[in-house]
Amino acid sequence: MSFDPQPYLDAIEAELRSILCAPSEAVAPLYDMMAYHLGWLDQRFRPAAAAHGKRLRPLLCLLSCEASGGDWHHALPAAAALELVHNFSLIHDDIEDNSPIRRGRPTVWNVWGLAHGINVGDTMLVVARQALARLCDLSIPASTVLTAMDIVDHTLSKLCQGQYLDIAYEGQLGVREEAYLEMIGAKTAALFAASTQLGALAGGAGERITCYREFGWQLGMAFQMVDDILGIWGDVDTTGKPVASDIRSRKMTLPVIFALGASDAHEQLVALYQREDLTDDHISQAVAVLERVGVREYVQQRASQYEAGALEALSAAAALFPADQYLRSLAASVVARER
Ligand code: GRG
Repeated sequence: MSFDPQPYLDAIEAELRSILCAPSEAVAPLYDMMAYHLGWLDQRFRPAAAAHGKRLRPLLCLLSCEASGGDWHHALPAAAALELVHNFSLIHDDIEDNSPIRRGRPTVWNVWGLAHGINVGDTMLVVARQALARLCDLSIPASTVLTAMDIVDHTLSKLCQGQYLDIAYEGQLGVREEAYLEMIGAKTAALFAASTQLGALAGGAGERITCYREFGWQLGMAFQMVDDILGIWGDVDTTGKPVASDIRSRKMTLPVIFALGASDAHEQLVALYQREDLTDDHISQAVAVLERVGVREYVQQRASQYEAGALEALSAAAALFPADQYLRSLAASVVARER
């Protein structure tokens, strides 16, 4: 049975739009800046059909709810909260990484300055919490809502830890794969794990919630590894990111860590990463070194291993048809994606 995400995407969009309503005319621009980041408006706050996010986390949440026997509509507040947490983290990440472009458009801080950028991100995080509290309106028991809030808080703490490690590791050529795995587990997989866990919680999965969480976590690990590949070899127009942006900012991604471990690449890559002036030509040289030692194949293979782990966890969850198939096809699309 082929997976048509449109009904879920439409419902996610409607939930997001209903929560992102400005409380007064005076603060409408604050909400418009959030709408800009989400791809609904252009820089002059006119309706836009800009490239928006893939909505992976809310999709995982709704499908996990359905797969565990629940009505996926009951997980919509959690799905919206997850997408808003994700987007809040992107707005702040763009500031911290000094990134001028996201999804092919200038980032919020780049258009309206740092002070607004920080405040827009913070507002989105608060709205995410308000979105989650809407679970109470759907007759979900208060104890379940409290558990959901605890999961989100735990995840936010993980995101901060992962971001800390990501920043701290920049240009640190001694970082090993184990440390990298801890970093991406916190900055990326934790939110995927929370997405499937919250969906399963809303769907009443009981003891099988841990299997859903594991499914999301493993998939998140695979997702980040593919993201590392796209951060170097992705097509600029498709990813909406500047070319080889991860290398430009000397990120310690899995491709770089693997290549540093290869004797015939180590010296050249160290010399390039240690340069003060990393020009386009140096970046092309670094990419050529990575290609020479088969980095891409290695990282793709590691991502496939995590995908397999994810599918195993999903089998253990005894997910219901057809949502089980939908989750499997979503997992496959995550690993095969080009943006
Ligand atoms: C929680 C207080 C608090 C701070 C957050 C900024 C930060 C600390 C964490 C950043 C975490 C981060 C940006 C991880 C990267 C994850 C990643 C690869 C995102 C891209 O996800 P996609 O491709 O994005 O799903 P789209 O554009 O589809 O929405």
